[in-house]
Amino acid sequence: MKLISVIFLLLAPLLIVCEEHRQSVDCSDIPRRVHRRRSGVYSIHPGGGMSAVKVYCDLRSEGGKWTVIQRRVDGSVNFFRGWNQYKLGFGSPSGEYWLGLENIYHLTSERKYELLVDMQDFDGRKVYARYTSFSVGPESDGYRLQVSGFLNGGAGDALTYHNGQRFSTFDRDQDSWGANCARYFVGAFWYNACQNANPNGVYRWGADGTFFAIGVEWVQWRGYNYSLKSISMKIRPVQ
Ligand SMILES: [Ca+2]
Repeated sequence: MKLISVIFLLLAPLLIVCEEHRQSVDCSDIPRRVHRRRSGVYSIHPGGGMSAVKVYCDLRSEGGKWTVIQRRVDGSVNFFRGWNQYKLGFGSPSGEYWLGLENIYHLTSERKYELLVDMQDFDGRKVYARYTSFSVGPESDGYRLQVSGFLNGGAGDALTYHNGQRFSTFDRDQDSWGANCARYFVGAFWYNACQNANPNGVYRWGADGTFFAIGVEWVQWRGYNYSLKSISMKIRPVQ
């Protein structure tokens, strides 16, 4: 009996580790006893067997369980980057980052997700936009965006205009405009012709019309020439 107890005690931590690795495809899978409702950086496995990726988990807003796929808070990270960086991700999950189109594709091809976009201006006002359905297609189809089911949290609907668009960077123009939206508006996004939202634009501290519409903007809330203090895109499996 004693020997069996010892073997069990030795194996128990291993079993717990295995369980956590198996479960955490996204932030909604992280066991409660691990996260204890504390938002922060956790490891997930977006592709199942693929290597772990560190992400910021928002475990508070609108019921929590959100996996952050994009985050701007202070202008510390340069978001004017090319296709490969947007494909693979960049930045720091404890601050500003982009999760990567390949990771987002893997997540949203496995489960049905909703999207929450939280934002804040420099006057301390906070609003959000929520969409009941969000997914990104494979690279072979340009990481095409599918977003629908808008719910207004005061921000207005900027993303429906981008529904069905492929992703564009300055070095890969897949937008619906004759010129290059990513170069013109100094960002990277599912540009149409061109944009009602530019969350990956230039961080420029509030109202600034020096160069038209290049900021971190959400047009339906603060217009083309107001760059937001913070914006974050986060996804969660639909229950
Ligand atoms: Ca174009």
